Amino acid sequence: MSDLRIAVLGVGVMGADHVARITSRISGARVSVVNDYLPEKAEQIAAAVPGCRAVADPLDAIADAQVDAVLLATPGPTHEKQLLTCLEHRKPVLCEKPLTTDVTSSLEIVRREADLGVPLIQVGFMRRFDHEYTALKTLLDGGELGTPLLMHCVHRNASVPPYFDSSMIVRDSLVHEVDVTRFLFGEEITSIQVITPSASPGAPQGLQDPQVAVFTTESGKHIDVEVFVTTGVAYEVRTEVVGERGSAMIGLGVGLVRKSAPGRWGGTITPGFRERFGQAYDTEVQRWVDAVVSGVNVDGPGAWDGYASTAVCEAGVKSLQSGRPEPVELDERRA
Ligand code: ISE
Repeated sequence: MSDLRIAVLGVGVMGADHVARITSRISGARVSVVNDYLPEKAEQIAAAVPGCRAVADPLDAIADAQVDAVLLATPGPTHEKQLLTCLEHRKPVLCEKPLTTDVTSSLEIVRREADLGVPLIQVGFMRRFDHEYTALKTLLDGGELGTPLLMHCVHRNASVPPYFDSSMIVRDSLVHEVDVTRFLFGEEITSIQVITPSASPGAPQGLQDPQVAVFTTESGKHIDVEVFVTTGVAYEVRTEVVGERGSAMIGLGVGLVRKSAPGRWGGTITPGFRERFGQAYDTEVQRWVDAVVSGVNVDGPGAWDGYASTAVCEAGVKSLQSGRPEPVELDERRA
């Protein structure tokens, strides 16, 4: 069988990483088309991949006859139009988060996909494919910890791009813990509060960093998350679940612990999310390719998960601005 031909839209850091991944580590697929708002960037990437072309217009790239499936690594505000075009052409799509940037358009995407009667959209919440997260999920589902009650999370970045603002800490960073909560506990989040401690003197002027978020789920579980995106240290993502009969933690990065002069003890922390979650991205993309080839199209979080996380983050940004806890309203007509 011939390889699945994928169009990668957006070849910035993440998109270029996906092109390299599909070209060198994923079986059964190749990149046939790339697109970027910087045409010279797309041309440059295409030139390095055998059989790949740059297409200037993103919607033409989706419609292209030599494209079987689409990977969106474009900025969030462009997703709505691009996803609708994928649905119109019935092309399976792996969309990096967010699904879209507001609840109304996210719900519209869920409805349009449901109207087609075939799942086509997978959302790129890669942590669901990380070995540590899947081990934690298996442990929880196996019931050894009893009923899970609390979850404590840490999400730290050494730095973020200069355009990052305080609400992006919610929509772009905290969104991962929103999805992790829904994934691990299998429940919707019903309220969110974002607390704003004194900003780090090392953070850019005006950036509310760190932030502490508190979620409540349908059954009353409590989740707290420290998000701190300008630590200057490295990439640290830790998650600890406390259940009625014990607790479990992932993300300690204790692979190799070294002792060295002068009396130093410890290991290394991954510098960024591409290193920390490299395995998860590989597994996610391979499983998506296999699902598309087999006609199932989706093997992971779908449009509803994208919609639910957008709704939680929208309430989170309201809380960030008001200081109050905000309820999360989800449309009850789950597609
Ligand atoms: C980035 O977009 C990601 O998805 C990373 O996983 C996250 O750690 C980072 O804060 C985001 O900006």
